[in-house]
Amino acid sequence: MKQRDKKKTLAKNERMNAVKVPDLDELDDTREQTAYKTLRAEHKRHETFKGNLRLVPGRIAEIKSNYLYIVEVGGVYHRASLSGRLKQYSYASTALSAVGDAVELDLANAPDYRIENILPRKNTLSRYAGGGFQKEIILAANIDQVIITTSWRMPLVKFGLIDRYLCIAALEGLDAVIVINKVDLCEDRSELDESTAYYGESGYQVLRTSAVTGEGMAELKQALQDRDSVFSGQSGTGKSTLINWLEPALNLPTAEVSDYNEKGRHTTTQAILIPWSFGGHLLDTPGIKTVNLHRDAKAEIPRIFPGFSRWAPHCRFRDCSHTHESDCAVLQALEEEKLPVERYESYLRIQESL
Ligand SMILES: Nc1nc2c(ncn2[C@@H]2O[C@H](COP(=O)(O)OP(=O)(O)OP(=O)(O)O)[C@@H](O)[C@H]2O)c(=O)[nH]1
Ligand SMILES: [Mg+2]
Ligand SMILES: [Zn+2]
Repeated sequence: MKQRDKKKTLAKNERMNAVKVPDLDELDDTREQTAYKTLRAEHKRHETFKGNLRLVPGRIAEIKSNYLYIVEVGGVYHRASLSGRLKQYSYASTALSAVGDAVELDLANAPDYRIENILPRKNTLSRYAGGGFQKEIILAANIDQVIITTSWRMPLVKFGLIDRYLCIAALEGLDAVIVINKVDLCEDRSELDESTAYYGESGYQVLRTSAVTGEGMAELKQALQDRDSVFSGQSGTGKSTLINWLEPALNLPTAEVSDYNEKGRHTTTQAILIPWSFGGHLLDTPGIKTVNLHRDAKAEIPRIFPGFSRWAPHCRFRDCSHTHESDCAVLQALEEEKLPVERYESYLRIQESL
């Protein structure tokens, strides 16, 4: 199915230039009037009215507006719209479609491709808006892994933040790879080894990279190959630099570039699925930098906090919070120094924040 050769020729900019679209966002205001239609349309969503139609599988690469989608079909990008039936449904739910969704397309009116079906999601990557309701904003669907990007120095590595990202990944059903970038700034490798050992012991892949010396870049490429990944991490840790190193054609703005040339700075506001020339995709998204955990996550954290799966099943109580309970395997691991006190404190901080 994969047509690598075609993908290789598709530099991002080329693709974007080929897709010229008017701004249709203002049409969103018709939402209210069609609310009643939505109620009727919802139960019909899974019916196929065009049973005799040949549907082709594709993937949503970008959502320009409610009316204009960019879909990837066998490594080639096309413009597409939602079928009327799905369009009605989308008024009720902004989460109807997401970048990364697997879809079925009707090509009968090519080049106007129509999305006829959106297939069930394997997982979603969400952001939670602050405020009372913590509204879920789906950034993307069917992503394989999160590349949690930190830097050893500048900015200083924050393990508490790594823990948060790892919790989010676990809650969303995404694999996680930890990248400690800027290791060229590390003078004492034993300090680096010691402070990251816990994550290795807990089963996570920990990569040390440097875009300056090239260290670890082959391993990073290997981890990304043939998978769909999203880079997340604090500003300045080197996400764009690493991505540019791997795929120079993308030419994402980095700190240095944007400092000197404000005009050249273009910020992504929507998620986009970009193919790697070596296979797999990069999900480029702006929203992931803010790491809110949903309040509902509180009950899950005692089981999914990094490393805890080794111990939590052995606690006496199934819903053990690992704080005051007797026969708590996590507290025992803490006592035996298998669980570093810093990680346990990080766990408590996350629980308190929810
Ligand atoms: N010493 C060193 N500096 C690096 C390395 N990787 C990136 N940098 C520098 O770190 C700064 C920030 O890099 P970016 O790639 O813009 O960081 P980012 O994570 O994309 O930041 P945001 O887009 O703001 O989230 C730049 O000045 C890079 O040159 C590295 O491996 N070693
Ligand atoms: Mg960047
Ligand atoms: Zn416990």
